[in-house]
Amino acid sequence: MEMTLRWYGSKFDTVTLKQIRQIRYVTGVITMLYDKQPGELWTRQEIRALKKEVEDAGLHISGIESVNVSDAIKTGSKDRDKDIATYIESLRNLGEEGIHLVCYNFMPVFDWTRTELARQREDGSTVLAYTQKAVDELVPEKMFESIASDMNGTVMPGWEPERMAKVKELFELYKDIDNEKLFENLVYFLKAIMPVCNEYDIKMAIHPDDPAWSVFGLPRIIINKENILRMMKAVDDVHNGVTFCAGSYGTNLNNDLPDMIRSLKGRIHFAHVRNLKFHSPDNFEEAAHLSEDGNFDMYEIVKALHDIGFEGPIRPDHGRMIWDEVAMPGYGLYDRALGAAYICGLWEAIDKAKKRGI
Ligand code: DNO
Repeated sequence: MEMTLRWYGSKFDTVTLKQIRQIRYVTGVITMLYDKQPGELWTRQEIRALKKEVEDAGLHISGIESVNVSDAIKTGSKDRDKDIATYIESLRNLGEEGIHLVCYNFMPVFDWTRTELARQREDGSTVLAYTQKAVDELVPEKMFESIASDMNGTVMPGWEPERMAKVKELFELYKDIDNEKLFENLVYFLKAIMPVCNEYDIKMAIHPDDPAWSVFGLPRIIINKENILRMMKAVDDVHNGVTFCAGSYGTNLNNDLPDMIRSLKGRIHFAHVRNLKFHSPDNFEEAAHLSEDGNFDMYEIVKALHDIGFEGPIRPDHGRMIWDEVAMPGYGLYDRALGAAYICGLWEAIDKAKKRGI
């Protein structure tokens, strides 16, 4: 595996490449052209400039998170083929620049969803949290307003104000889309992009829906082992793979994370590793990465990745806000750096124990 950190670019991130470089455990960044709208072309020039900036700082780009998929593609509406053609062109440009991993999602309307961005924990740190009750009490149009004030002046991925201004229209677009239709549209998209992925060896890594169930009655498909295996089978190509996000699949306590990892051997191209603390099955908060701070056994998760011979990038995922840091919720420097160190420690111990036959 390679330890990486997500970085949103110097225009948007409070964390600098210099700081990332000094974490030491991290050698690559997962980044993107953050101001690109879904459906917009990523040009070679822009990709090259981003690459140069990262390399000048002594790091390299380990993958893109995300080249976002437009709502026309997700709903299969009239601009779908035009947007797919643009997506293919963007992939070609990334491939030409030597980038071989692309994370994306197929979530309707809202990307990942949390109902609190700064829930205070006992130790004074703050974390992202979710309660189903809070979602049930809100109309979707108010969802953005309710969290916007907690964004610390940053723009959160998937929660861009321009997009949220159109929430009503977006819901309208999805009104006839159920899980089956969404799945068909995903397969259509994947079949169309596989040739360019094969040509440039670009591994597509779908990010799960977070939380892993329907919110506001919208369809959600990338939520459990059965559905991902169905997707892998529908387009049986190694370039059709997944981002194994422990914190997203883990929102559903019925998902057995180490078992899911083992069943996806060869198709996990990217891993997000983090822990959650549950107060009840639909009330959880994002804990420190440490196993005993949450509900997941992080050793078992990292061990499952090691056991399947995972060689791709891992990133510590959302961190807590600690030491008075002011940053994009979940994406500060300090707690993610602690997460990186912890995961590397687990990896080294697992690796050495195996080599020594322990
Ligand atoms: C949240 C992220 C997601 C993820 C996208 C991938 O923190 O994990 O926004 O990047 O869903 O397309």
